[in-house]
Amino acid sequence: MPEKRTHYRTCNLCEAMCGIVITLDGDQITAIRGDKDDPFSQGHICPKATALQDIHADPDRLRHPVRRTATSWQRISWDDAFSEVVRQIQRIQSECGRNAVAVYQGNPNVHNTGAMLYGAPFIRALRTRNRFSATSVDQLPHHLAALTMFGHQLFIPVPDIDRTDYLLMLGANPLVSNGSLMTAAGVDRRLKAIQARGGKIVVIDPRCTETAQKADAHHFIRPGSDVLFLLALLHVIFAEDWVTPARLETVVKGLESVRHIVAPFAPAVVADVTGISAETIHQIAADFVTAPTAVFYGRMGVSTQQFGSLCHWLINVLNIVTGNFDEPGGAMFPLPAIDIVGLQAMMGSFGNFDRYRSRVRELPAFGGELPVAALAEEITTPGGGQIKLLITNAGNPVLSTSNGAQLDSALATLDFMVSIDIYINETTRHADIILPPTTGLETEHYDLVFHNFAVRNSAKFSPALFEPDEDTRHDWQILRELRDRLEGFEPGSKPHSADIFRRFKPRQLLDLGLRFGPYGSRGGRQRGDGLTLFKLRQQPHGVDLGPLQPVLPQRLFTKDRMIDLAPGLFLEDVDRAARLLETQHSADAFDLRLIGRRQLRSNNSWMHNSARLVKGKNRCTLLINPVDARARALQNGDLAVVTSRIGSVTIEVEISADMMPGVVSVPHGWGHGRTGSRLRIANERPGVSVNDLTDETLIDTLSGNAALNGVPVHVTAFRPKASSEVVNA
Ligand SMILES: Nc1nc2c(c(=O)[nH]1)N[C@H]1C(S)=C(S)[C@@H](COP(=O)(O)OP(=O)(O)OC[C@H]3O[C@@H](n4cnc5c(=O)[nH]c(N)nc54)[C@H](O)[C@@H]3O)O[C@H]1N2
Ligand SMILES: Nc1nc2c(c(=O)[nH]1)N[C@H]1C(S)=C(S)[C@@H](COP(=O)(O)OP(=O)(O)OC[C@H]3O[C@@H](n4cnc5c(=O)[nH]c(N)nc54)[C@H](O)[C@@H]3O)O[C@H]1N2
Ligand code: SF4
Ligand SMILES: [Mo]
Repeated sequence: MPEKRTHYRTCNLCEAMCGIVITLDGDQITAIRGDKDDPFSQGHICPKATALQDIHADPDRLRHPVRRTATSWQRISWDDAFSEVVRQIQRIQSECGRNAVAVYQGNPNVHNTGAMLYGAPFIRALRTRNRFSATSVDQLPHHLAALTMFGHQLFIPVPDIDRTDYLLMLGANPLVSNGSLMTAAGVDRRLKAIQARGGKIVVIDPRCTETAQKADAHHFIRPGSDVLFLLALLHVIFAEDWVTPARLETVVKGLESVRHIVAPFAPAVVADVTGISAETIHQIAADFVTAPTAVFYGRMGVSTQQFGSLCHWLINVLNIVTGNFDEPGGAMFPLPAIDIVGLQAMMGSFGNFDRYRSRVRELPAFGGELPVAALAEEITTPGGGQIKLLITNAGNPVLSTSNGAQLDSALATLDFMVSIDIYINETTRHADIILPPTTGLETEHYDLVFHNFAVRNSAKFSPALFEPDEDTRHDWQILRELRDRLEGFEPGSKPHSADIFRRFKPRQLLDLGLRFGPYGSRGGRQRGDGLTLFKLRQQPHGVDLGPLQPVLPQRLFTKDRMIDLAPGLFLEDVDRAARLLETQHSADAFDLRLIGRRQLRSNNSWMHNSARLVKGKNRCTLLINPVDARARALQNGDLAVVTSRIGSVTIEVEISADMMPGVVSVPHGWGHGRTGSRLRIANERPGVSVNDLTDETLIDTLSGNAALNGVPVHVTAFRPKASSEVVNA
């Protein structure tokens, strides 16, 4: 009789950190449910958790290294794979210099304990400046604001939604994304609780999103104009003398510079361009300052646009000058059990900006990484430092970075490409060798990253559920082996005692991190009694470590222990935003603005090979307002051609009054079905890639982050060519 058992863990697919209960009959999963006893998530899950079993069982998933042959793929041994990869890296670096090797790290890295621990030493061993990651198509502006204002790139405040009375959200859709840089499993429950205690939720978004529909108020905003809206709110707050940094009064500097810079941006000045009336702006400012507690929260929509850095700077300033910073109900800093930010700072690592630039377009590096908008040109532009070999690690930049089509072609020209990935997909099909790690249910997990951004402090360790197949490797083992070979360590040789990443396995490192962390037996408040990995493992549902606490000014990482409200680089960039007031929006041929959207059953580009997630009607559609549809004679279900400066896609039309007039939306992560990709289910429902429209030259010029939202496009009805034309073509 197969044995029935129950396994508890944390879902590591997105940032929410939901506790799940997996019941099994032998090795057969019988159910995946939310864990009601998980103190953080309290039973919440989304449909993706159930799909963890599909990834586990997916026959398309790679389980052994493969090498590309002229016509197909061939299984090779781990030893051959490692040898060949290292040989090629060394060959290319000796022939063309260190920077001829590049690396791109994708999103699942931050959801993977082993990759988080062993990724950095591996990347250092590559000794290249050509490091890229999904950060620059995502949250780079948050990091830049955190570094310049609070002294550490990872010291990012999160909204204390469990205690706030007024939540103002810009460019975030947590009811679908489940929260981002705001880890808040069960966000629907937490949002309802705000309203139940008499609080208010206001959403500013060019689409009346799933979240906006549940809010107390929603206002459309023209894509990319948030910076003006934020400047105008500050204008009102200064003009009305509502500035009250409260407890932080003596900790902030630069208040007068902010007063000066916002002076020209009265609500009436920005109303037309933003699409939000002067009265509404004034009212929002008044509501915000009069609410007992209030918090501004901005995410992807204001990060991946041309003024991303200014937006995140101004959002911080707004929270600070209204006394809603580092206070319950405002923007606060988590204190996780493994305190990555504190540990990095202890080692002298705070992040850095603009130490060097990309070769071709001279985009600034941040924290040792270049903006990925520059990757394709660095591959295709000849000269010293041209990229000849690329390693992708858990990334699918062909679908996830701007002008993906250009990158797709560029990858085909590389001398050599290596991917550490579980699938042969749109990106990895270009690889010469793929090193597939174990994944999901075969791995143990402690969330090193998202406790740093969680709305409540907690900790949990998830053991692996399944033994990995024979002769497979975890991400950390792949990364460690590559590093060892690159640095010339003999297999089995004794590591230097300070080299903890060679000496220790992930569990030992986690134990050290916990013991020396803020709640630990060695470093914490409860010395002796405090956390160790052993103690954490006795609590399969995880432990609650309480609500967020004020931590300033002690925890500030700036040299002078002050918060700079007016860093020079932001002040200088305000002129660029002011020029928005002069631009005539619809004067160009591209009369519409394109934004993205996330979908509950997608996870960026890589979960479309789960039949249970992709079933049902086509979701890769163009959302367009009825007025814009009528003007182009488009009906629901028609095909439309969307064209931007860099390309065009043909896509099914879905008319929706939820769209702001003048704005259209295409979800990201689709565009499968390309020759050579081996995703049987995804390829049957390919959709189109929005990043075949997004433009690599549209960036937040301050940080180099891609502007994926607000892309100028035009839309026409698709007119199939008459068959004679096709024949003649
Ligand atoms: N237009 C537009 N573009 C966007 C966005 C948008 O909103 N609009 N969003 C952006 C954002 S926020 C992000 S984070 C990026 C994501 O960008 P990427 O990280 O480049 O893309 P993903 O789709 O997450 O691809 C993840 C890859 O990791 C592999 N993988 C999955 N699990 C594992 C694992 O355990 N180990 C390893 N080694 N590999 C694994 C998958 O097979 C896949 O190839 O996309 C960005 N692109
Ligand atoms: N189901 C699901 N969950 C996910 C993911 C997924 O792919 N699927 N991806 C995960 C990842 S990697 C991330 S980073 C997070 C992202 O999490 P969120 O940031 O919450 O997610 P988005 O849906 O990208 O929200 C961006 C919002 O900005 C709006 N927007 C676009 N342009 C503008 C603008 O110019 N101004 C304003 N004010 N708003 C604008 C869009 O309409 C959209 O509602 O989600 C994570 N969770
Ligand atoms: S919301 Fe995120 S963490 Fe929670 S079950 Fe869904 S994918 Fe997993
Ligand atoms: Mo992301």
